[in-house]
Amino acid sequence: ALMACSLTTFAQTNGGKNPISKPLVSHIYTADPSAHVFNGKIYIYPSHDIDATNVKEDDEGGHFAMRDYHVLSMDKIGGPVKDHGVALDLNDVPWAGRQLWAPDATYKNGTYYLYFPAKDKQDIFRIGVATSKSPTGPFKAEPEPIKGSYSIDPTVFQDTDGKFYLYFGGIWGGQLQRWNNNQYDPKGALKPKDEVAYLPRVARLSDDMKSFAEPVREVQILDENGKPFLEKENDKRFFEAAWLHKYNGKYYFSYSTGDTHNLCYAIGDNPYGPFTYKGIVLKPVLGWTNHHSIVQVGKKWYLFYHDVQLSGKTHLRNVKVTELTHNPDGTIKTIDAYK
Ligand code: FUB
Repeated sequence: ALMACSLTTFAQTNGGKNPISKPLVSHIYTADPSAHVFNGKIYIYPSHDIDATNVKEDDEGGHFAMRDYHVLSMDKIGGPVKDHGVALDLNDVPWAGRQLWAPDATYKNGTYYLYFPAKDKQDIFRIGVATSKSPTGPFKAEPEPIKGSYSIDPTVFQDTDGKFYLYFGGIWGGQLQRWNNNQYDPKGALKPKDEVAYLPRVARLSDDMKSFAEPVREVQILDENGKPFLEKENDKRFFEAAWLHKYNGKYYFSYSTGDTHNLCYAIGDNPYGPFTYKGIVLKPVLGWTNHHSIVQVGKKWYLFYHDVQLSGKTHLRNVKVTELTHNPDGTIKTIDAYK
């Protein structure tokens, strides 16, 4: 239904009086915005959507056929947004075959690290890392993907003790269902409705930031009774788009529920979880996918997200930003992007 919702209808339902966030840029299509503040400036690491007309829409997300990354920056929320051009090109990633999906970035000891998923030459999603001395690139990719990595949507979190953790995973087109105990199973299928849902993954990064310091483990997301979600609870279970932020000493794991289009969050006491489900951060947006980041800029917190306001097409998205509020009890105020 969401995909069919035309922009005309959308404008009408808002009566023309809504303060809809404007796309941050409109000269290119961008999605999956991972935002960070480096040296007091805001940098956004989005996917760069393109209209790959030779690729048909399919159930595996083949129409998300992205070939490079651009980094965006701005001095302040609401200020002009700069596109720094191509930061990494698929042709310069020795191991990758196609589909540069949602990336993230971090900084350590004078180097910026870009983490990104791509299908390798066997069409299996892996996670790569590329480095640069500048937050805007150009980034140089490592010759191989991160050993032991798989699936999509990497996000890197630096804890206050200086340790870095990589979260990742996405079911369906993201292939997480093909990985059982970190072993590849080409027959791995989506879970039946009454089984416990697939879980996202986490591993601490080694000092060199280019490898896992430990075996990859599952991130437990539990309901308020301490039970894991079943696949049929698909308005709450993990699908893709992991993000981790820390607020008042608590760890907030947020993610997309994919086929039900919510961005949800769960709270834990440490980077590994378990995380207890708390609610919805962002209600469904225009377009099938919902993917975000949550960042503190100065004293305020912001949600970077995307929708398809500019194109009306699910694979041609535009990134946006809106303020996010933590309530006094630590919960997050649910955002409806169109109200
Ligand atoms: O941008 C391609 C994919 O769509 C991302 O990796 C997913 O999270 C979804 O937003």
